[in-house]
Parts: sequence; structure tokens; C-alpha cells
Amino acid sequence: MSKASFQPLSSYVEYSSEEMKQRATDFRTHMQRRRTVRHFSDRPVPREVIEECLLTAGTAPSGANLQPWHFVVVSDPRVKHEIRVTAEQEETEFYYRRAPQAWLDALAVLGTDEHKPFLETAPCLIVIFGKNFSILPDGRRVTNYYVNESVGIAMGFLITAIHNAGLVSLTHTPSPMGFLNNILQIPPDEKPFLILVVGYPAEGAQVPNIQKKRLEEIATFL
Ligand code: IYR
Repeated sequence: MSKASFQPLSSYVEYSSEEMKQRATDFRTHMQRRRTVRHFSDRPVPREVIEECLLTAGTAPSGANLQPWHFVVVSDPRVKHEIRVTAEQEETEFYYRRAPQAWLDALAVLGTDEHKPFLETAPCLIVIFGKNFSILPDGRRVTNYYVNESVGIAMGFLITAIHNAGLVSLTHTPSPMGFLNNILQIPPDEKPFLILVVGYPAEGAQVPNIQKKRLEEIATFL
């Protein structure tokens, strides 16, 4: 077991209450401009931007700091094509056979169906895997903890970073997702979590007319 080692918290910056409020409001306004987009342009995105956003995702807190995530960035058109074809097979099963009517009813506001052209049009697919085990620097294989929570937090950081950089994204979850291990040759102990489709919006892109809940509906102060 490695021992805890500490250092001063030198990166913390304190703001006045006024400044804090302004920053919180500015950030909310910035985040409220984010929309999940399904109409993508095929315009390529700079690789360094994706790298920076992945490094931001990698700053997320994780169980025992084991960082149980693996981001596979796909821009090869042949691999994207294979992912699209297989995802559409699974999605056809989902929409026509697997999904209960209540689920299809809930999805109706989004106008989604089994067609997933964005998996080929968008320049970049980031497939996020959660790792059940880590290999430590000394070669030991250890169990990861809170993998779903950790990967979920890192995903939030990634989506925020991509929005902040000026690109759009779509959290896409074909179900089941095991085919991604086969296509991308990822070992079975890594579990696909979702595909984050990243790029520029298509010209004239449209988004569903949906609302976010009000504070009173999502928060309780005691
Ligand atoms: N995986 C399907 C269905 C779907 C499910 C949910 I929950 C969504 O928020 C959106 C879609 C699809 O991608 O179409």
C-alpha cells in the first residue's frame, strides 16, 4: 500500500461574495447556451482541442483517484461507418422490439429514431469506457471503485469542456453497447459507457423545443 503524501493547496483562488455571485451567474448563462445537437457538419475539429477537453475530463474526481476511464477518439471514416451500421442495427431492435411503449412515449419529445447518420457525419466520436480494474505504476492490478459515478462526473467535465471550447456534442447511448468493444478492440473488462458525438452543428441545425426544470423543481433547501 502506498502512503498518503500531502502538499499545500496552492491552486485555490478566493473571490469576494459579489465576484462569486457574478461568476456563478455568468457560468450558468454560459451553460444554458449548451444544447444537445443531432445535426452535425462534417467539418473537421482540431485535434488539440479534443486533447485539451480530454485532459479536462481527466481532472475529474474519482474513487480512490483510480481514474477508471478510457476515451477512444474515432475519426477514421471506416471505423465510424462500422459503428453507425452496428448501432443502427441495435437501435432498430430497440425502437421496434425492445423498448417498452412508455419509454418510446418519453422519447417522443426528442424526435429520435433508429437512424443515426451523425455517427458518420460528425468528425469525432469519443467512446467512453469505464474500467473495472486499474494497473498501478508498479504493475499491480487493483479493483476500481465507484466506476459509474467517476465516469459520469468525467463525462460532465468533458461535455462542459467541449461546449466551452465552442463545439457541440451529443450523448449517444446505443443499447446494448458491447459491439463497441469488438469494433474498437477493447478488452471486455472495459465497459462502454456512451458515445460522445463531437463537432460543429450543421448549417440550419435544429434542436427540440424542450425546457429545463426550475430551481424549485430540482432543489430543496433545509
Ligand atoms: N438509444 C436510443 C434511444 C434514446 C434513449 C434516451 I433515455 C435518449 O435520451 C435518447 C435516445 C437512441 O439513441 O435513439
